[in-house]
Amino acid sequence: MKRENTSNRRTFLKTTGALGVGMTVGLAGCTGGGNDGGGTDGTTTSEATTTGTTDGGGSSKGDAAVREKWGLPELDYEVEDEINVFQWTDYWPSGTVEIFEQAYGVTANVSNYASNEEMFNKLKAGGTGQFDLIFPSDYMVNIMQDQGFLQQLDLSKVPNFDNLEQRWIDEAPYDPDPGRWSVPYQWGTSGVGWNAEMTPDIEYPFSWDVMWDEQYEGQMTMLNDMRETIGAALKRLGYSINTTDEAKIEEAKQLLIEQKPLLQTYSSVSRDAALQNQQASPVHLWSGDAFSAYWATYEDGSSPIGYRVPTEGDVVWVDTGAITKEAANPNAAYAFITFFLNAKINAKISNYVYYPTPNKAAKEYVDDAALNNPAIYPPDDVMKKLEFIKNVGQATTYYSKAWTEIQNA
Ligand code: N2P
Repeated sequence: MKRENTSNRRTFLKTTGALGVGMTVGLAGCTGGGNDGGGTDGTTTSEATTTGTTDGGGSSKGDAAVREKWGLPELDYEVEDEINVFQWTDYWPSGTVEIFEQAYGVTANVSNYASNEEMFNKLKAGGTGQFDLIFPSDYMVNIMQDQGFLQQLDLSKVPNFDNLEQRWIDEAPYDPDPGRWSVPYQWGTSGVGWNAEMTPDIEYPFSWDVMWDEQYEGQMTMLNDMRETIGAALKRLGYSINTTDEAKIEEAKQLLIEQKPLLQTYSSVSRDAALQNQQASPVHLWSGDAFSAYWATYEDGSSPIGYRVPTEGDVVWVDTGAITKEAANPNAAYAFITFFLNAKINAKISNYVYYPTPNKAAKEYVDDAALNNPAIYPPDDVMKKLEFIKNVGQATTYYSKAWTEIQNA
């Protein structure tokens, strides 16, 4: 869990140039799930406050004062009493969901997952109606739309859709035409973090070789994530993260099988805590977790935590809100998307998770130092070395097979 209410946030952000991103920045039978603890244990349920009048449609439910406080729009459609949300572990500060519940008079049941494949497999096994709102990453939007798991969005129910930066509206190659199936939530990069107290000799620039270095045996972790982790091995080999060449995926598999005895574990959750508590270093992780650890250990102007994208490059991703095909509470899901697109809410989330926001209206409320930090918002030359994971169609079976063999090795 990340730390909140950071009194020295501005100082921290101004001095994190050193943390820089270095380069500094149809799922045919989708397996590769894996649940490393983030899947079900983060479930929270809380009661909504339902106040106000009930004399018609629109935002008649909920607390108008809460909506006003956050600048949340009135809705011109009736919202159901409940919503079932499936979200990544630790992806908003505590209290966020309660604001939604109060504002719109909806009870939110939230469950968590730790990888796209885990989320996909849960919906595949139990039906899409288990959840109304999910948060697939780019490539998973494409896969889920292809498999009929999503419903096309009616943007007339998302009055603040234009809060997004134009680039995230225009450039959504993963979101199948025609129409719109997903709404960007947060984006970020993947790379390697370390704690200098544990590994004082690690200095950027480094290649992916660092995660195969025998001197770190037993203290390294890789993401418990099929495409991310096979992707890292592909990058080390100089290949694209989206290769469909079975022989290259096989090579990456062999590399990961060689690496496995050196690892403590595969995990995608609590990586910030693992770094800051000196439980693991170096660590393959998502950028925001490294920043959370940096802050948590920040003292007297510095922190032992570093984060870089290795020289060969890695992943840039965008996570999105999407409504399931069989959602029982679609309007509540539209209300929730409207909620997270709200400038103050989105900034509150971004200032907690330390991921860049795709929301131009939110930027007014995001710490300036974060906005100007190339480690958080990678410049163009860094972006050029990063790839979005793509839906590789039938080749996904090569990844799934390789990932299963890695798990079993
Ligand atoms: C949530 C991190 C999700 C980022 N803690 C992976 N796309």
